[in-house]
Amino acid sequence: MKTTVGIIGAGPAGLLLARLLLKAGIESVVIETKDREYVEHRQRAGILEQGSVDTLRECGAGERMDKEGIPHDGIELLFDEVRYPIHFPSLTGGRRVMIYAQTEVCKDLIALQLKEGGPLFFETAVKEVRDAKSSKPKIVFRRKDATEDEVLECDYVVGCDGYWGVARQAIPKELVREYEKNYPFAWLGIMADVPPSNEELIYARHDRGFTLLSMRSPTVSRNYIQVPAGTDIKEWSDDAIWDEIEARTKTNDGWKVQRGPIFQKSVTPMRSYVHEPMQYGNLFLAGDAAHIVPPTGAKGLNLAVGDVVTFARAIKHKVDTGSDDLLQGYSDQCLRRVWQAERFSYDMTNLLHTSPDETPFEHKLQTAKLWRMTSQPSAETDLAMGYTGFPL
Ligand code: RFL
Ligand code: PHB
Repeated sequence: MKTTVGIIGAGPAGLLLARLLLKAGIESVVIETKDREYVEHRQRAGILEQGSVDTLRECGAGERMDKEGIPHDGIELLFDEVRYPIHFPSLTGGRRVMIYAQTEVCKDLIALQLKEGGPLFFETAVKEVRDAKSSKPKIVFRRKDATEDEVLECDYVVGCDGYWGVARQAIPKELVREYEKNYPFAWLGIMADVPPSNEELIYARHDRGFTLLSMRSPTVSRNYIQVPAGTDIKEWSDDAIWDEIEARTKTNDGWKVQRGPIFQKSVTPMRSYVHEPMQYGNLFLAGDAAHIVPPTGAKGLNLAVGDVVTFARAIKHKVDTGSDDLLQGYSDQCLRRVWQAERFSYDMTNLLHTSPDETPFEHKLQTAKLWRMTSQPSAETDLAMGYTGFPL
């Protein structure tokens, strides 16, 4: 079997890349280890930056997003029982964000791919990438219930296989630098059948820990609380979760979070990670396969979009002009944006979470930073620019 671009993984990175390549007239094959149902229901990101929204629209995948997505003009920061709005369009020259769940982005892209695009194999595990340095890199994979491996010969392979994927193992260890930070806390996330308690998302700093109030639709809330790393979800009853959210989001103006039945809950560890370089020969890495950010800045999915847009432009340039300048520069180009998102996500995380070994001095500094962020136009603008996204 042969193709131009072999794509490993049908998360948002792999699916969007397949769509962008289709639009550019470039053939691809997508190979995904999980089944369709699993990929379409994996609860993760909720916020799309302006650039991601524009990309989905431009490639013809924005129709349902424009009907069902919820545009947002800002967020609120809550600390010392007071809510402070940060209004994005006035601070950024008109940029906003959109609540449209990753599950929905994946559903839309899968439906389009199956209707209009090239092959997309579910329940097919990639075992390894071979000959990455050659002009014909190969993907070795095995379909469900098969007893033998098959090989897909490609001109280019893109590893969109997330943090636990196999693609980056094909890059020789001596060429790789990994940068990593693990945080001493995690996020316990819930989905609840109750309308969002507030029009905008609330990011709350409290001595008991961070809380985020988000949403999925006008009738479904998506909330998170900071918990110690290693927390077992079984330690938390639904009532205890709501009690904790209520305590951490108490305000002095009478506003209160609304409770409702919880229908899904899970704990996610917090990690920062960058793998350099993001390419080797004709193997390229995109999305979580190359970098992880803690979710506080809502950047993970948006970084994945940035990577695949960069790759699609580079290969189109090669097809149109014969020059592989842009392909050669892929890793450097992506990493500039990746490190800005790493910095932003790290700062947002430290600004809002309590740390077990935090000193009273550090606690005061955190409050000083929050005051600055809610009263100094330059600091507010910096937050708004970072949140709405770095240019693609
Ligand atoms: P994914 O989504 O992990 O997809 C990788 C795919 O590769 C498949 N795979 C393989 N397939 C074949 N063979 C193999 N050997 C394979 N190994 C793996 C996997 O099954 C999977 O389908 O990576 P991708 O596409 O790079 O997308 C990245 C995003 O999923 C991630 O960055 C975001 O979800 C992060 N994130 C958020 N990002 C945002 O931009 N905004 C947010 O508001 C936001 N909130 C979040 C988040 C992540 C969270 N969790 C659970 C980590 C909130 C949370 C709680
Ligand atoms: C979400 O709605 O899942 C969400 C929103 C904002 C974040 C992280 C997650 O920073």
